[in-house]
Amino acid sequence: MAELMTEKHVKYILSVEKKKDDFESVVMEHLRVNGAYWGLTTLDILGKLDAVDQDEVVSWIMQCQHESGGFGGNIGHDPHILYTLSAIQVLALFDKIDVLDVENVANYIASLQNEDGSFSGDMWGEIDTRFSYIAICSLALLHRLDKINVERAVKYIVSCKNLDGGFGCTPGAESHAGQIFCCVGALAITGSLHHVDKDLLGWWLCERQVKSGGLNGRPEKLPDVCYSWWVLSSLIMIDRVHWIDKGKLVNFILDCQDKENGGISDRPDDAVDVFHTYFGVAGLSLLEFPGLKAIDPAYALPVDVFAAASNHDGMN
Ligand code: GRG
Ligand code: ZN
Repeated sequence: MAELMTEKHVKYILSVEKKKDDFESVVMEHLRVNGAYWGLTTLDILGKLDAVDQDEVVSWIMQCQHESGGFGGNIGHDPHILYTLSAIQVLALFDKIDVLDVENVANYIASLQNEDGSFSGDMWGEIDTRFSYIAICSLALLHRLDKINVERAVKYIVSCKNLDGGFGCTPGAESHAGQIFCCVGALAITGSLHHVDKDLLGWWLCERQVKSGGLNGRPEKLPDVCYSWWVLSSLIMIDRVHWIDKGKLVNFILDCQDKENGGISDRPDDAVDVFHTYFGVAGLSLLEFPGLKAIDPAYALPVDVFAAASNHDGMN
């Protein structure tokens, strides 16, 4: 079996976190809180989270918070539910959720729920099942699911279920592996997986594996390492992961490594980025690759981090 270049990936992630002025960082500036989540979670799965200065990260994350309670992608940016989840996840990685004014953050998230149970991403109103997942995952980590109408949130997600067993971003929208992760994850967290036809969805998901061993996100599309997360986590949540060839997927992910400079790309020989490095390493963790921390398929956090977050009573 090919080797996982752990040390090189750690070096690559640390260099991306530090390079604040290069081209990629300028273009991605608004994504920085998300980028921090992807990079730091990868380091933690690799057992190297102690390579970063946690006080520096926590203080920067807290400066990205808006008075409404939501977080922006960087200091001075408008709040959005996407960055709010990433901020909570980064704090959870360092066991620092207690620095938050939990009530304020939970109120911000709850304010984004609509009458029909759906969630908008920010005050401008775009609706998507991604935001349903983010709201539910965030509030579960904060122990504040009571702030929203969970029953309606679940009903809206179920209204996005298609005849092929998958889920889309809004009712009637095409099934896509990314949205399936969001809907299945939200249903798993709220104990509502009985709404999923596991055999039908499992069949659709395992058909995403192509000849090379990689997974695609929809029929007829190219394989991409990120679906090692979106598809695999969904298969695990519905107990159908044995329906794919795990060994071939491991080899596909390992083939997408930059063996010289570290990092993982979407498919072999493409340029690496921090997102696909996370998806590759997290995918390998889901596949129980030796030497990696286990990651929780619904909360997208290492299992020990999630366990620590659940042990706090959330009364602060
Ligand atoms: C904490 C893991 C975690 C996620 C937070 C943001 C989010 C919640 C979920 C995003 C889910 C999603 C929609 C993922 C899909 C991203 C993606 C690769 C989109 C590309 O779609 P196309 O159609 O590409 O451009 P294909 O692969 O179909 O050619
Ligand atoms: Zn991708």
